[in-house]
Amino acid sequence: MSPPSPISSPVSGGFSPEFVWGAASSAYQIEGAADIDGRAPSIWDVHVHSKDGAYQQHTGDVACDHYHRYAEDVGHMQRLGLGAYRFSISWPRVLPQGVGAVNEPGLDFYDRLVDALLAADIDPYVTLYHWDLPYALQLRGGWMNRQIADWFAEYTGVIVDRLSDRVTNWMTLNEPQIFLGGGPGAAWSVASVRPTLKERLLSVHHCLLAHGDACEVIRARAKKPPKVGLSIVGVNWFPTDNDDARSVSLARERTRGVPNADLWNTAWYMDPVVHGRYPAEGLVRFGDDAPTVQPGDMERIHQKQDFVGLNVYHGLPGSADDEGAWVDEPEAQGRPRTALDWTMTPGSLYWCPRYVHEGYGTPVYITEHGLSNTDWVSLDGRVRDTARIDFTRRYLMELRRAASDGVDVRGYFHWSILDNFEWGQGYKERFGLIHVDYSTQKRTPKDSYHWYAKVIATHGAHLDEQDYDGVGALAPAAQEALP
Ligand code: PNW
Repeated sequence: MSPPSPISSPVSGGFSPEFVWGAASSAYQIEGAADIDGRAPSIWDVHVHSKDGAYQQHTGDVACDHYHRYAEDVGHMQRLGLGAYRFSISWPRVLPQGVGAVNEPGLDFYDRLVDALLAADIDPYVTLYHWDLPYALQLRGGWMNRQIADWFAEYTGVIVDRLSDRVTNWMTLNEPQIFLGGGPGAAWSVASVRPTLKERLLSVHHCLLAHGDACEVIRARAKKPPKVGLSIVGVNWFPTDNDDARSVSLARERTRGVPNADLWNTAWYMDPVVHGRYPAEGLVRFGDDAPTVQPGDMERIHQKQDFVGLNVYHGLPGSADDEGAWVDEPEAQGRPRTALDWTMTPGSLYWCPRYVHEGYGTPVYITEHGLSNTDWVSLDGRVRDTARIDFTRRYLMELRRAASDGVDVRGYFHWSILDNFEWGQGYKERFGLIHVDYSTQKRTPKDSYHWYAKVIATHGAHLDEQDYDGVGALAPAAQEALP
């Protein structure tokens, strides 16, 4: 296996001195205030109020009421010691019709949020699109309409003009694999559309145009030098045995390729953006379903990327068989599982950033990682989420190993800062470092919050301590690592 070319010079033991410790959220999942101050519905508002909506007809109408409680929430982030906070902007809060008239009170909210973050010494990382398309634009075809690139560019310009004197880190889109792919998070299911594969691939093409044009708008209009990228699902396969060279290279091929005739991969998105062409393997696999690329399209899509954001929750371990075919590792009886039945596969946080960094050469941020757990407030007032501590610890150790091996990983954003509206699952799933009681909106930092505070304060050294409640004193070795 060839070692990755070290671009940064990581300190011995892992994370570079500038490594960013963060947490993440998205607008529709936490803000609430759905029809306050001029906000218009997104496709998700319409979906959750339909009969096929989310679990038990839950909605994001109120969610964590972050729109009104953002100051309290930023206070929790500051005490946690976050260096950065990734959040998204609600397009229909700012441009109710998607284009045209700007809703100033909506824009003012993000102004206040950014100011509060900066006052708390927290760097804002802004995602422009995290699934909540203005419904008005869905009625005009949404992602199926090629004009969406222009709509998105207009929206991007409004945000950049207003926030780029203070915001420097920009992600255009969150996880096109999901919002244009299948599954409950897809724009399609919420818009009651059942597109063919060909139509999905055309929509992906439009979203790549939107991304490219938005990169240009940000670079042309930002008042401070911007860093621009997007967040994708870090779809990954990785070797069960780290030292089995054949499996290492076969997993790399799958993670970097288009192994199936669906949207669940990285290359179909990142190859056009970074290399200016769709991957040959995908063109063969999709055949006539691949989109027609019009003259000039690839020039618009192919833009310098300052980083790539990877959202990694799990991966598929396996190995190469004697014929060189990939075999998924059989599921162990009683395997560790999260509440969403996702597998605990810490190796994905080593191999996914490594394969992606080797393939594209761009710095990597882990823009989401975390787990849903069945947390509740104990009678003594604490939330004992030992499983979240152990899960995160195991994954972060693997990420640190990647950094030690020369992968240029610049930061980690835990999903999520708060329990929140988990799309089709409603409030059934809890991903937060902070527990939210939805009947009172009371916030309770979980044990994992206290543990993560120590990881942040020690720049990762606390990962080596056996601290499973997060509330004890810092162990001596971790104490020494404090700034
Ligand atoms: C992300 N997977 O979606 C979304 O960006 C968040 O809004 C969401 O709350 C969070 O994950 C937790 O679900 C994903 O199966 C959903 O690999 C599924 C996967 C990855 C990301």
